[in-house]
Amino acid sequence: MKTLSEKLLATVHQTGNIVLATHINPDGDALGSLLGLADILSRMGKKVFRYLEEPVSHLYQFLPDSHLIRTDLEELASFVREAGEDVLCIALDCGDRKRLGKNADVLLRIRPFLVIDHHRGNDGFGDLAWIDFTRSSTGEMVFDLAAALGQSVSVTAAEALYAAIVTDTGSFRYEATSAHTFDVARQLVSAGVKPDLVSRNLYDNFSVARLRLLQMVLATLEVHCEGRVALITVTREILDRTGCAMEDTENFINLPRSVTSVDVAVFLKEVGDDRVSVSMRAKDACDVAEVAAAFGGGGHRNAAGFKAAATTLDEVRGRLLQELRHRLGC
Ligand SMILES: [Mn+2]
Repeated sequence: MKTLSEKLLATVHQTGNIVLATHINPDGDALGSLLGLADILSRMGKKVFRYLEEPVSHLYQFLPDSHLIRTDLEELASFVREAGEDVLCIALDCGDRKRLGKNADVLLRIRPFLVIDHHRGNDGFGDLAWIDFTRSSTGEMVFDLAAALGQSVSVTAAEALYAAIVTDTGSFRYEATSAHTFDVARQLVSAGVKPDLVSRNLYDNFSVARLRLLQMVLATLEVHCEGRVALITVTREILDRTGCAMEDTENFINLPRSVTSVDVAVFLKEVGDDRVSVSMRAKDACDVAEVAAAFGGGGHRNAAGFKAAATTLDEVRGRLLQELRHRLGC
């Protein structure tokens, strides 16, 4: 499954109607991979349905063709109906079927169901999969898929895939950033990507309200384990007071992670009255995918998370710190 199979390539070549899907709360890699592949397939003459459960966050509306994304299940159903037998679905950057969201069953009924992903722990759901967890990003894999399909990438696809790679490598800083990643990035820049523009769109996108949100979230900083664990929190109250949405907290976790002594950065998010979502970022001392799995979540060794229901911020904080102290031996 680590290599792209001839069968997967032949299946894509032979099929005229393709539904593309990704994980819920999609990040730059999820959306960039989806929009990039959509452009590549469209230029091959295929009809493409770009499906998301929720509309695209304003943070990613700069991505080319983001306005072509559809959230309507009726529209999806009629696309599939009109396609008859000539249809397939590809899930991108999605580590397991649950991450497809509340309409996972609807998507999984589209056969064959293909999976292209780089999440460790992906058990290879679907009919045909290409899963390579040594890859920096799904965007990098989509570029190689295009080449294997004999397609060059347009500037539209290149911009989307470049944004995908920049997002998941933390601007070419994280572990899975390889010589091949840079080679793909080089080819995307040759295809017309302006790296400064993508970076500005991805990172220099704050409103004043969002900066105040960051200020209030950073004020919640707690440090544990002699500086090895840093934890920040966002409450519903903070969101209400700043007029921001949860999506505006994207990337905030990188600030506690940037502290020299920190091995694990934790971001606790109060998503509802009794629901807490947790993001973790780690350096090499701790595998946070394992920590997340202990709480029913998942992810990568250095970036993972989980959701907890019928609980409180304090309870989740207590249980998680206990687990981290145990694993870090502090
Ligand atoms: Mn990814």
